[in-house]
Amino acid sequence: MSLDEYRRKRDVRRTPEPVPAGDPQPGPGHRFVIQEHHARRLHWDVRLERDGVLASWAVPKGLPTDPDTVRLAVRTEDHPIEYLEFSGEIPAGEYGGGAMTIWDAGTYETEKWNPREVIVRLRGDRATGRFVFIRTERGSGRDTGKDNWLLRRSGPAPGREPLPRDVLPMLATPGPLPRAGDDRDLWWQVGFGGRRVLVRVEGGRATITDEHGAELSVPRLRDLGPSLGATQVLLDGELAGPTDRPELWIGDLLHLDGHDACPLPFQERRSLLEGLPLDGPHWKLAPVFHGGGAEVVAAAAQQGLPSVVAKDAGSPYEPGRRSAHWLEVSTGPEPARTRRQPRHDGGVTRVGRARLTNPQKVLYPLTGTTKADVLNHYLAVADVMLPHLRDRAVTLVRWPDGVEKPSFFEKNVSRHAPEWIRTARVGTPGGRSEKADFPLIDDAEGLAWAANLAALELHVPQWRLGPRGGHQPPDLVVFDLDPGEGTTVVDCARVAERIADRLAADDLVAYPRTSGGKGMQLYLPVTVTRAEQTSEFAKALAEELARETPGRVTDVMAKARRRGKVFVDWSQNNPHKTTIASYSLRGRARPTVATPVTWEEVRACRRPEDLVFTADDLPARIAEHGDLLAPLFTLRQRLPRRG
Ligand SMILES: [Mn+2]
Repeated sequence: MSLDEYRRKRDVRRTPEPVPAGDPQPGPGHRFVIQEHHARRLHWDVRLERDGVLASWAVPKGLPTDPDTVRLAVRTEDHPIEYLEFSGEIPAGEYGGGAMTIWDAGTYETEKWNPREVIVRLRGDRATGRFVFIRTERGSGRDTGKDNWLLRRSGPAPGREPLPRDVLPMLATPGPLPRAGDDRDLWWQVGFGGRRVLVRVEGGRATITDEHGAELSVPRLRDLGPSLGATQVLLDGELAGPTDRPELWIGDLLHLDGHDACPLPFQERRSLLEGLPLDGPHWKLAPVFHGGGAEVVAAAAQQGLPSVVAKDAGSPYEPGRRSAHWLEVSTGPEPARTRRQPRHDGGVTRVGRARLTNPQKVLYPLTGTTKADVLNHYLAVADVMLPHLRDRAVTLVRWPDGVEKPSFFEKNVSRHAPEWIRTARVGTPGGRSEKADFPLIDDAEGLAWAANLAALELHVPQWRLGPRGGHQPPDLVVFDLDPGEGTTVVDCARVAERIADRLAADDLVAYPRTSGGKGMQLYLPVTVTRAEQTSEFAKALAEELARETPGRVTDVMAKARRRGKVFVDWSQNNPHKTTIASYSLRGRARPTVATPVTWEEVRACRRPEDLVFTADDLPARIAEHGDLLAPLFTLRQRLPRRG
């Protein structure tokens, strides 16, 4: 027994693994360890103490859990005894680079041990029972260079049921919204109008089948299997979004680690689901709401989602059946908007505690748009706009005498805001004072207050306030595409498409919006650990585009350098910068609006007018699309390291 090969494969200075200097001391051994190893490919390393070393096999799918399953096990070099207790991160680039954790450890008895066959009984916490390793005929493997063995267990694992195959999802019965009085115990789950699937995960590998049992290939979910490690699970979900960039919303559980979950009441299945690590870049638990069906249906309709499924809290999962325990309520045609009606008394218009003075004052002379019209715009878009403002410090841009007269930026509203306007004290480096009391606008009253100030434009940063006034890291990356002299939003649209292609290569999705001015923006919902990540990412991408087509794109702010080019302004990701809020008016000649658009509209844009929308266009667009930027609230993408 020798550790020569083990030492030869490792650089003592770079790996945290134990590399003992001395020779192994032969002796009886009865300990084992199984490590879960997230190397280039996830596998489990089974190591048995023998003759002073650990005889080792790499098992790509882990130990079999039933006697009918045979697993490949590749014999690897003997490891030192010290490895019984090793866990840690082997640096990328080193042999076996990746995270290694102890999956199980314990003792074992040897029943048989020869060069062709090893039979052991493992006694661990997770690994128990009799296991047989048999070297394959081609085991000496000169062709593959690999020492291949087959591994099976004799006898079922005690108390475990096999993970089922060939099952189909449970279906809901369509029906009307139950009356509020008919208060059955219901959990409401929003439907995204996608494709129902079952996801079977075993040995760190996921298999996805559709509602007819056909297997689907979904490259975006390739990391879902490894992320669950050895957990055996059968999930019910919905693949939503564009077919080439789907998101998986997981709504139910059929099996977990050797136990059939179908007979359990929904409530218990849901709490088991919530205990699993199922929050990935492209997969999440579907949100559910206990009770409040009418509100959930209304909110789903608002978001343009097709239906909501009500699951009876106590009901089992019935695979392949259309069951009365699940009720599918269509959000139907868009319900009549619940417009917040302003009240008029005397010469004053009121919305809650906000009052609008001089409602007939014309703020856009070219179109005759009055202050009352501005208020009506903000009330018409309130439902889709407010979520974009929530918990963000708002900068107001005010045109007290209309858009043909001067305007001013206002961050600090402490002097005049009524006490019912929430404010947040936020640093303003380079500003007149170190900090300012920014308004927070979270309801229609707040919007009406802003309208009364002739604050036509509301600007927000790419981050939200956290508890006790702290900053959260940014949750958005913004690419502001600004057409230089001699170019238009048509050129911006072409650059937007290039950015989208570039992002798609990294499995990232961005959402387009007009600026309401000359250009447009792309928003990328993200989750980051360092605040600078979003700026760095946007800057690197902007530089890349400018390098590739220096005649068309610039990443430099200087006006003179922008002639004939689109300026990809990455600097708005700076935490001290702001961008026009979605659905805000602009203080331009006409009441144009920063309007979310579809990628089809971006691709079809041939004339600048194709991507210009005014306040009059918005109600119909919202009725048709809901909030096209709603994914900014649910999708959390991780940024790759660039360069
Ligand atoms: Mn390994």
